[in-house]
Amino acid sequence: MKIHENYHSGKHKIFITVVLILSIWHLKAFSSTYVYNPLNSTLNPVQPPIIFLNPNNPSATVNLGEAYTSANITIIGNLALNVYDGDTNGYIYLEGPAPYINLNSGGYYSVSWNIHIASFEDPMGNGIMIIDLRFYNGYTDEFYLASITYYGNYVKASLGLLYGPDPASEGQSPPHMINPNQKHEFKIKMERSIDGCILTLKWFVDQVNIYSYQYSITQATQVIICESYFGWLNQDKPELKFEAYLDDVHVEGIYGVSEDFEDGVDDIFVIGESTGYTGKRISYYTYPQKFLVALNNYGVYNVSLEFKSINGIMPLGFNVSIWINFNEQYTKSAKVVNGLITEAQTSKILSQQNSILNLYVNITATYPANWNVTLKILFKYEVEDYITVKYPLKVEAGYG
Ligand SMILES: [Ca+2]
Ligand SMILES: [Ca+2]
Ligand SMILES: [Ca+2]
Repeated sequence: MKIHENYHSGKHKIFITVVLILSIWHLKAFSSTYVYNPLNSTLNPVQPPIIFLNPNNPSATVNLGEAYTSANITIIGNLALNVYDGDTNGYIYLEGPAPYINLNSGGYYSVSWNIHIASFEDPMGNGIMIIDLRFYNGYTDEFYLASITYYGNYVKASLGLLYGPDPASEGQSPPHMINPNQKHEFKIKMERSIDGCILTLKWFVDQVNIYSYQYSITQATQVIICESYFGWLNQDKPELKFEAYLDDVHVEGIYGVSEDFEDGVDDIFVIGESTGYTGKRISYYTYPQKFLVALNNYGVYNVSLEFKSINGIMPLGFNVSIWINFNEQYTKSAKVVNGLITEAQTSKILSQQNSILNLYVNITATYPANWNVTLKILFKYEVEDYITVKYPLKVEAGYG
């Protein structure tokens, strides 16, 4: 410890301390032959205490450096539908797939889309209906609404009579927890038995069936699938504000359509009603992506990310967030807003021995635009109290 005190100031002296500390690690992991090369030192052979792994995310190409202490990442572009309500007096809802057809015996119909709600202000706590299916059941001679309502960190599936309308008059699921930091797939499926006498409704979140409901009908009953909305009944909740991104719409069964917005045109949603500062537009949006995994083999460290630089041809509204996730914990994001680094550092997160950290990025840009941006990022961890080890990361993204 005396040696550390003597050498704890000055770049060269810190470098020597790194050698000493790594020599201890070296003894602990003698069989290893990794080259430890955080920036430009060549200390060999020592296994670095933290190494990067490829998360095998299909939306990112990851090239790891030789010692797994550096990485170049290319984020694969994506277009999505941005629905925004930035107005405490205004509201918006969209009408989506609208088949208006009969569901005959043995048939099914399902509607699904992916959503990430990037910001959400809901002072009344009423939630927002993010997907629904309106249908007519000839047996009761009523119109119904099967829906999923989003409340931030949970959703609820519900079924109600359209009369009123009360989205949950027929029943609803208990709250189903979701991670608001990620996109999720929401799906509603209706099936009619072979004999035509049972109508089954199922609600799914990320392919998990969170609620079901059955009606007994007769073979002769007419069942009409009407349409699906995003945000229906928002007209009752003008105080709500949100920024939502929709993608990968799939309708299957007796009627089929799909839309991934990659042609830059929304062929599926029309604005039902809107007032105030609200609207829909195609946007470049990667969704929160796990672009790298950091495996901590050795100790307990404070870990963070830092934006070093941003270069290239920048589009309008170019925003980037990066953050670290460990189990249920998330750092505060480092941010680029309109092409400028506004928050250079994430907060720090304590990484335990033998733990895996997930590094996330989310990129937004105005569409249409041709652009190409390179972000230089440092992955940092503090060894003892006086040394910060930095691993360089390069993240590239572009469109057109
Ligand atoms: Ca509003
Ligand atoms: Ca897309
Ligand atoms: Ca399209």
